[in-house]
Amino acid sequence: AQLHLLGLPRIGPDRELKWALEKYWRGDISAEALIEVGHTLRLAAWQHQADLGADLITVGDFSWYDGILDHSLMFNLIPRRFREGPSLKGFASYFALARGHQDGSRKLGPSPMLKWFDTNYHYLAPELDADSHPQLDATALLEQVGEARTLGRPVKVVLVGPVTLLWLSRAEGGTDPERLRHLEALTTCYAELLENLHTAGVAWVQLDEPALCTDLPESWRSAYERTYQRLGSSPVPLILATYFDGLRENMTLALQLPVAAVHIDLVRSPSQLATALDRLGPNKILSLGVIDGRNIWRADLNKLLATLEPVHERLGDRLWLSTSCSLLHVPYRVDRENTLPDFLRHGLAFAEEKQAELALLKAALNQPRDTTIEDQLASAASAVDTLLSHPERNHSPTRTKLRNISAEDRQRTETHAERKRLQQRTLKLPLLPTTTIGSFPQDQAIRQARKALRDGAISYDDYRARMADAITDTIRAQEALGLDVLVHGEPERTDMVEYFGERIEGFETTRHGWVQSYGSRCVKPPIIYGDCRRRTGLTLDWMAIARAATDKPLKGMLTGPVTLIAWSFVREDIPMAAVADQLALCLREEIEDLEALGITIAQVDEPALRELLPLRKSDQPTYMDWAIAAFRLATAGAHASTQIHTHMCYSQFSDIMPNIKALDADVITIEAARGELALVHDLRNAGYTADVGPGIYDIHTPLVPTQTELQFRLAEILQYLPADQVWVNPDCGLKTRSWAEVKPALQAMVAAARAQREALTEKT
Ligand code: THG
Ligand code: ZN
Repeated sequence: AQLHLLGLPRIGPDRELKWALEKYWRGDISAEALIEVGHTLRLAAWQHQADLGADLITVGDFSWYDGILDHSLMFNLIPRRFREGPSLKGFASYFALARGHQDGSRKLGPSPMLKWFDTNYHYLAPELDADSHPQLDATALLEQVGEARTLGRPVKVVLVGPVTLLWLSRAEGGTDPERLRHLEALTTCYAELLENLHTAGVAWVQLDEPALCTDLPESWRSAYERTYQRLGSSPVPLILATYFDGLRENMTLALQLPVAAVHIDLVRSPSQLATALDRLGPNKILSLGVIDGRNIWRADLNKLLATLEPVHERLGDRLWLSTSCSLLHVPYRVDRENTLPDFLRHGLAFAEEKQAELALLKAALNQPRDTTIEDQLASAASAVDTLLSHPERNHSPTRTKLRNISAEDRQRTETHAERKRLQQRTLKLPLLPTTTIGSFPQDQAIRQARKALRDGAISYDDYRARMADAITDTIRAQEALGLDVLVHGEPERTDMVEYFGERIEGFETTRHGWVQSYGSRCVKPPIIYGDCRRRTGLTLDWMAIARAATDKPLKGMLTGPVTLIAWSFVREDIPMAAVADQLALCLREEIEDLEALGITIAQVDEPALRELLPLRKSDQPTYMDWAIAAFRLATAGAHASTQIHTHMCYSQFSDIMPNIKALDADVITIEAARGELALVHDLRNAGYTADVGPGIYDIHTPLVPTQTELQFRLAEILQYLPADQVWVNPDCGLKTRSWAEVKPALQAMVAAARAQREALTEKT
C-alpha cells in the first residue's frame, strides 16, 4: 500500500501565517517577509511528509488566503468590477479580491465568502459573467512545485477539479447554464496546466471533486463525463478525489472516468468500499480515506486493519491510504496540549498524529508485523479504549434525565398568540421594539482583562470587577440610546462556543487547537468528549450584574445546541441527537435560573442551523428533526410569559423556512444577506406568524447607516409584514465594530423606529 495526503493545514502551528498576513496588511512587514513565512511553512509540511514516509509530497494545498481564490486567479476568473477597475498586481490584486478594495471614492467589494460544503471553512466564490475569459497563469503554482522538487521526492499537485470549481462559483444571472457555459474553456486551461505540471516533473495530480458527493443534476453529471474525457489524455496521471460523503448514485460515474486513481471517503461512508471494489476497473488505483480529516479522535487502527487487509491482498500497490479529506479542518498537533487530562489527550489525533496513524497502517500492511508495529498498535488500542470507557462518557444522572424526556418537554403549553399576550403584560414593549443581537464592541480594555486573567496577571475577583464595569457601561449606553430590550453585551466571551465549552461539563478546550475559518481568521473548536451537563450557572453571574443595573427589559444570551455541536469537535460513540439533547437540558436549566433572576427574555442563538444540514437531501429530514427537537427541549421549559428569541446568520433560509417555523420561537432576528425584502417575502410565504427582526442594517461593514435610510427600509418591510410582528435590530452582533460606529448607527436605528411608530399611530 502507498501513503499520500489530500492536504494539510497551512495557517501554521502557531498561526504564523495569520500573524504575518495581518502585519503585512497593516504595513508592518514587507511582501518579501510575508513570502518568506509562506515558504517556511510549506517546507516544514513537505519535510514532515518526507520524514513520515509518504510516497508523494503534496503541493498546492498552501494558500495565502483561500485555495479557491488561488484557482480563480490562476484561471483568470476575475470578477467584472475588478476587470474594469484599477489595474492591481501581485498581492495587491490578490488581497483586493479577498478583502475588497477602496479606489478613491469607489468601493469594490470582495468576492462572496461561502461555506465549504458542510464545514466551518469559508471559501471565496469565483464570480463569472458572459465576458469571463478563462486563461492559464500557473506561475505561482509552478514556483511551489520547483521548491518542493528540491526535496528529491515524487511530487503530487492538488487542485480543485474544474467541475467542482464551477459548481462553487457564482454567475451573473445565477443559473446553471450560465456557469456551465465556461466549462469548455476552463477544461482547456486545466489540460494546459496538466501539460505544464508534467513538464515541471510532477508525478501525480489530484483533482478534488467533492461536488460528486452531492445531489447532482443531470447537466452536471454529464459535465463530469465531458470534462474528464478531455482530461483523460493528460500526460500526468490523475487522482480523482471525492469526500465529505459517499459517492452513492455517482459511484459508477466516478469509477468510469478515465483517471488513474479514485479517492473515496470511508469515514463518512464506510459502506461504499464494497461497491467501489465491485466496480473498480482492473488497473485503477483505489485511495481510501480511512483516517478522519474532520474530527480529532484517534482511530481504531486494528479495526481499520481488519478492513484493509483483504483489500490489500486483492489490490496490492493499487491500494493507497489517506485521510478522508484534507487535514485543513483539524489543528496541528496534540502533544502541546498539556492542560488536557491524560485520558483525553491520549485519545486525540490532530493533523500530525493522523499522519503518523497512516504511516503505522501502511507499515502494518506492507511489512511483517514486528514488535515495534505490534506495540504501537496495542498502545493505540489501549488509548482508544481508555477514552471510550471513561466514566465521563456515561454520567448516570445525565443519562437518567435524558431517558425521562417526554414529548411534552419539547412543546410549549400555550400558542404563540397566547404567549405574546402574556409576555406583553410584563414587558410592555412599544410597537416596533428595538434591540440588538447581543454582543457589543470589545475594546482594548476588555481584551486586555481577558488576557491578563489567562496569563494569571490578575485575580478572578479583579477580572470580575472589570467585566462588571463593562456590563454596567454597556447597559448605560443602551439606556441612553433608548433601546427597548437591553443585553449585557458579552464582554466575557471571545468566541461564544469556546465560552460555553469552558463552562459545560463534558467539554474541554485546547490551548493551541486553531483551525482556519477564513483568510487569517481562525477558531478554536472545543471538544465534546463526555456527557454534557451544567454544574453551575453558565451566564447567571454576569446576568445578575446586568439585572441589578437596569429596570428595562433584559435579554439573556445563550448559544443553541446545534451551534455548540457544529462549532465543536464531537464524540462519536453516541448519536449527535443525544449530545444535542444533553446540551439542550443545560440551556433549559439556565433559562429556568434566568427566570428566577427576573430575566424573562432569553435568546438561544442558532447561527449554524443551516450549516450542519447534510449535503444530501435524503439525509436532511432526519437531521432537522433532531435539531429542532433539541432547540425545543432547550426552550419549551420556559414560562409562557418568558419570551424566547433566536438569531441566525450567514445562510440562505428560503429552503428551511418550515424548519425555522417549527422552532416555535417567539422572536427571530435574522441576518438578511440577500436584502430584507427577499427575507420578508420568504417569511410571509411560509406563513410565519411569530415576531421577526429582519436585520435592518449590515454590521459587517464600517459604514454607518442614516436614519432616513433605515426609516425607508423599515417602511418597505412594513408593506409586507404587520407592524405588530416586526422588531427593529441590526443584522448581527456588534462585537467586531467600534463604539464610534455603533453609537451613531444605533441612534439612527432607534430614531427610525420612533418615527415609524409615530407615523403608524397617526394613521390609526
Ligand atoms: N465562532 C465559531 N465558528 C464560527 C463563527 C464564530 N464559524 C462561522 C463564523 N463565525 C466564522 N467567522 C469568524 C469570524 C471571526 C473570527 C473567526 C471566525 C475571528 N477569530 C479570531 C482570529 O482569528 O483572530 C480569534 C481570536 C480569538 O478567539 O482569540 O475573529 O463566531 N466558533
Ligand atoms: Zn449573526
